Amino acid sequence: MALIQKFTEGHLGVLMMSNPAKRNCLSGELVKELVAGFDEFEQQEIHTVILRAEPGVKVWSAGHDIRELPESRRDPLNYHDSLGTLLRRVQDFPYPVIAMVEGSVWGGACDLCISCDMIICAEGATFAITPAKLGLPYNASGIVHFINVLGPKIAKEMFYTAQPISAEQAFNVSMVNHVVPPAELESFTKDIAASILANAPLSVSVIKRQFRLLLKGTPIPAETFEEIQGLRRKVYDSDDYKEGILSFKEKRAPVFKGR
Ligand code: YXS
Repeated sequence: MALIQKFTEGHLGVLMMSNPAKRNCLSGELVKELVAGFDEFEQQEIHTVILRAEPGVKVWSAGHDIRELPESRRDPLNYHDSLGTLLRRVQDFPYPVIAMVEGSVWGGACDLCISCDMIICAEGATFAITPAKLGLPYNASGIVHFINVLGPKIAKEMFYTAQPISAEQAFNVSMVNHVVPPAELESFTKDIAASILANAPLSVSVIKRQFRLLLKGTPIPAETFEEIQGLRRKVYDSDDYKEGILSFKEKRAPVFKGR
């Protein structure tokens, strides 16, 4: 059963996540279908993509599929992980990708939204980045995404509290481009897409590539990178990491011990 639906209207492509039973969690299968959709759109000369969930969802995406995270002692967010693969595909797609959001967005799906070129959300949408809630270490490129989009202060608060922020708060910190009434979300987003499609595709595409290259963050010394990897290993080797994953599967609150 397909976990996403694909639509095209001229040079506009739409990728719709359609796995509400699992709250559109970014499982390896769903990510594979999304990446294949982007590959197809690139062949079909699609010059703007809207990434959305089914109309009226309460949860846009619940983030990484927790059941696919390693039980322990392995990096849960390594370079070739499905989440990282998807985020790079979105950022390297040669034309703008607009996240059209309603409902709540969790964890890696929040990184997916900010990795898109724009976010247009309905009133009532919320965004939460939740590694701390699950005892997980986030990865360096993901933290750079949040620093670039939100600035360190708000990004730190979101990571430390793991609490959702409202659409209005997200708009106030320029995380989202527009907040609109739910009934207008689709038409508003398509109007924005139409204004992009009216411009010179080569110019838009090269400008997107320039943003991608310039936003990669300042290069860090190899030793700093190794220190980050060592710190992250302390987390994913910890008992708290195991407890975070297990508590989700057992549908109970985690009891963290700080080790
Ligand atoms: O029990 P069944 O089989 O019906 O399945 C349930 C949930 O287990 C499943 N589900 C998920 N499965 C895998 N990974 C997920 N992230 C996930 N989220 C949900 O979907 C079925 C319905 O879930 P349920 O009953 O909880 O729905 P709800 O409407 O009461 O609550 C919706 C949520 C999203 C508030 C709730 O499902 C939830 O809190 N999900 C986890 C959100 C989260 O913490 N995501 C972060 C995942 S880890 C990640 O993205 C990064 C690695 S990080 O952590 O670093 O940001």
